Amino acid sequence: MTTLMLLPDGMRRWSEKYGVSLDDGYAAMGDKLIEFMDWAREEGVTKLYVTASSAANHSRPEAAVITFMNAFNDVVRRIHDTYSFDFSGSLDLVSPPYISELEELRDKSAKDADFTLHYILGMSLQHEVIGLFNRLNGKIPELTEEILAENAYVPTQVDYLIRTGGATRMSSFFPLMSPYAELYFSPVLFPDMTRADFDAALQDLRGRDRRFGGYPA
Ligand code: GPP
Ligand code: MG
Repeated sequence: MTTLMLLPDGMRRWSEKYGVSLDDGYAAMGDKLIEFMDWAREEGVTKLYVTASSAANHSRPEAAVITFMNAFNDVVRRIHDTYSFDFSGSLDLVSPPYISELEELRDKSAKDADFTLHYILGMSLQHEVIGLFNRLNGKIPELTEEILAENAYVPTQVDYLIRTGGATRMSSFFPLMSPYAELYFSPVLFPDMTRADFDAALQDLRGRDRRFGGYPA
């Protein structure tokens, strides 16, 4: 039972590298994501969080936002019969028709499947914390870890996190409730990712000495 979080980065550069449109680059991301889910399931992953966007990504030119949202929604259209699907995030930043479709697909997704795909949209720790405070202010006597977990964009513990595309930063993608997530940064542009790249990432992540803040066992 492993929970994995994927930051699929590098589609604009991939489109330039192969001389194709951004739409085609994101379509390649969609195909790769579906392949990636098979790899993850084979390796015992039961929940895959995918950062579909950061809050800042929603300030890109409208055409670019439409491109990535269409591609992410399309993946869910293709898999909801087979896997359970869920999503969370700064939903106020996302155009309502995308949210309505994702809600519909979530509700009819294969709830009893042994694998869940969960999108985080508009990720941003600042946006997440501000939204949480504004929603709960005056309604609870005090904030507890349980309430924090119930309201967090990524509600369960992430074991491993993989970011492709070469950047060795978290941008605004850090899962609030997973301080001990193991991070892996891959130089490959996401649509170019191979099974061998994935296996290398998992082998590295599984070899880590995880202490959760304690002394070694
Ligand atoms: C970014 O690719 C991908 C998304 C919008 C998905 C979520 C964002 C992450 C960074 C995980 P891109 O358009 O930024 O391509 P490039 O990195 O080549 O500019
Ligand atoms: Mg990028």
